[in-house]
Amino acid sequence: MRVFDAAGIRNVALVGHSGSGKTQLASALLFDAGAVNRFGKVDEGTTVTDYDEEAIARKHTLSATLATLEWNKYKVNLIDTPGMGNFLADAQAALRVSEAAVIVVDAVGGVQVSTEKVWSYAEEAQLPRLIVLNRLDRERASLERSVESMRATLGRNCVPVQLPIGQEKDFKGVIDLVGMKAYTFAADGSGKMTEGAVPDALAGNAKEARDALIEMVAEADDALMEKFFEAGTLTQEELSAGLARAFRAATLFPVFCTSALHNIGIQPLADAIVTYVASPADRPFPGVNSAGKEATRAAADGAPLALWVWKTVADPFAGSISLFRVLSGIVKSDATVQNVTRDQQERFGHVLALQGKTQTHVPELHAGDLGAVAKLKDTHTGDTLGDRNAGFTVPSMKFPEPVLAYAIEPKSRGDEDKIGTAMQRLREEDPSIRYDRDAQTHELLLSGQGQLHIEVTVAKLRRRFGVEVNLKPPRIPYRETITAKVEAHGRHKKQTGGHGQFGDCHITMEPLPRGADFEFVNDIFGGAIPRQFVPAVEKGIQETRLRGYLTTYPVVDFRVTVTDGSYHQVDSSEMAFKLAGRLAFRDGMSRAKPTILEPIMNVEVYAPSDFAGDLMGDLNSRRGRISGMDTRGAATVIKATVPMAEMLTYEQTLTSNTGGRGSYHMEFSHYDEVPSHLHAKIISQSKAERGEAKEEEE
Ligand SMILES: Nc1nc2c(ncn2[C@@H]2O[C@H](COP(=O)(O)OP(=O)(O)OP(=O)(O)O)[C@@H](O)[C@H]2O)c(=O)[nH]1
Ligand SMILES: [Mg+2]
Repeated sequence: MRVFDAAGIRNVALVGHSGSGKTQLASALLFDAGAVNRFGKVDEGTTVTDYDEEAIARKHTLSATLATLEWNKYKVNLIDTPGMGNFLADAQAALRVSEAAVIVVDAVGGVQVSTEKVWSYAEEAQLPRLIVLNRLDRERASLERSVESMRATLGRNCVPVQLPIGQEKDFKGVIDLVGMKAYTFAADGSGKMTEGAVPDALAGNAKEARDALIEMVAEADDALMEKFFEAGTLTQEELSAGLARAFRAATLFPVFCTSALHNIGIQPLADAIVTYVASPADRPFPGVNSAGKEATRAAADGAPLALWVWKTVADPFAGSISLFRVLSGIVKSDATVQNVTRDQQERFGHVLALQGKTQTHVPELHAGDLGAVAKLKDTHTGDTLGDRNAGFTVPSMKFPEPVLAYAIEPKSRGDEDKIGTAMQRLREEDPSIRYDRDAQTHELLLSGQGQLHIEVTVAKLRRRFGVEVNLKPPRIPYRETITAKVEAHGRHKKQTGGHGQFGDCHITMEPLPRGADFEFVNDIFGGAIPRQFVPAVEKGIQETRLRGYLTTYPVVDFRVTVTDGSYHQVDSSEMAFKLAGRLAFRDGMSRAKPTILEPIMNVEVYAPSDFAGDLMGDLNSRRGRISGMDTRGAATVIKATVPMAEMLTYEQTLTSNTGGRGSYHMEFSHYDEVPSHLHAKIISQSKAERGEAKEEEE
């Protein structure tokens, strides 16, 4: 492929709910542009962007992937992203290196949970959004209903710029409301396009829709508004220029009509992408200058080199592949560049252009372009690289906190080290997973955004790194706390032959607000406990409280104040005071009315309204508290807080209760007390685990 300058480049991310057809759409765009010879299908595992074995097997995109096409002399970098809730961190990252979001919406389901999530990401970044209403060939597909759901959720500025010709299985083309032309497509999926006049039968609808569009465009611009009032309409030039401006200002969101599977409406969409989306040269990249102040960097070839790594792919053989955006300057193969974030030198091998998994060596990439490089020494997702005097860095990305942890164990003994290395690589690729050892049980814990996220990670471990692991049932991170203020006493005294041990302390224990964790206050006057032994008391309490009292979970949200004590000139030692602290803590716990805390999740469920009653009943039976309910066209959104322990089986239930038409999103909210009738079960489970862990230790 030729070298492109910023003005000739368009970077877009395909984002939207899972199953809306993003990958299929990428495939159709690549095919129509001649970037590939074969029209790849998701269902046959032959698309460019779902190349990963795991993605092919599951028929879902699991990671952001890059592909490139040329259209009307422009280079379009397309990033296909996952739509499943567990994997949205990648959609967010992809949006950061794009000048516009292509929001793909299923014409049958309308706006769904992930649609709203990705919309809010784009909104935060003030990113222009182009909406593609896809799957219009399906039964029950509807432009009207879908636009209604968009206006209800995403905002009233979503406006069709096309109308479909034919409905459901007869969908065969689109009317362009700006140019008032009809485009129909061959039924064989070849994408062969015929331009014609607007069919008579649709002329009335088209005029009405065009008038509505004109009004919206006029509203977005004071000067146009005046013209509109004078002339009662806008000329075609005014309309298209006004639309482009409103789109780039992210005040108007045009809706396009497609069937990605049947290759209908794809070419007009490609035209729109290169026409409407800003070039990188027109949208300076936000970051921080060398003085630490917020700044932007214009995509100019003449400026010092700065590039930003937005994604890393872990390949067991090729090493890590760093996907970057050239922010300014020109990056060349075999260059030596500075990792500005880590203050380290890196040597580039070949600069790579990516077409899904296919890598092509290119001599250089210019400002605004997207590309990749393999095998950097110590560069990670979120790092800025460039000339020593680049003078610009991009603040690192925030990744979502894990919401669920599973204990894993290797199937064959001795594989633990292998898991460690592989997990480190996988975490490079997906920083929203965690891998560590449980402090209490010493088990290996894998945490992520949900069950599916964990399963996919385990599958990657197997396929890419040849390590098999067993997944144990998920662990709820319970906590304990106290509910009463108490005074307590601990004395450790032992006389064994000559040298004895003596430590003695009085403490007060009192509850603190949720989230306060642990506080230790030294309130000793007059040296009742010598200064050097007070930290030992704290240490004894710290160690013990992390091991739990009723259960094996840490005791949190309380304050300990040491008030008094006594010591012995010869027999007192750090160890003795540590033990005294431990005894005092246990004494206090026995009267401080301890209770168990559990994590509570914020849950948002999205489903066709017919299911609302059943779904609320189900959430109630999971000890959920409904906090809100909203209708979005034909769909209902239920918001609730539900204990994490009750959500472990939710995915399956929701799917079976709604025939797969419901979706949900959850994130951690806060800790709350577990009702007392559930204590016994948690205590005995945790004791059993402690027993197991003890055996392992021995
Ligand atoms: N009938 C019809 N099916 C489509 C269309 N577009 C996609 N599909 C099918 O819908 C399913 C999902 O398509 P994908 O392209 O994988 O959807 P996605 O948005 O990439 O989904 P995730 O990767 O999970 O986020 C596949 O079975 C596609 O063949 C379309 O326009 N019409
Ligand atoms: Mg996909």
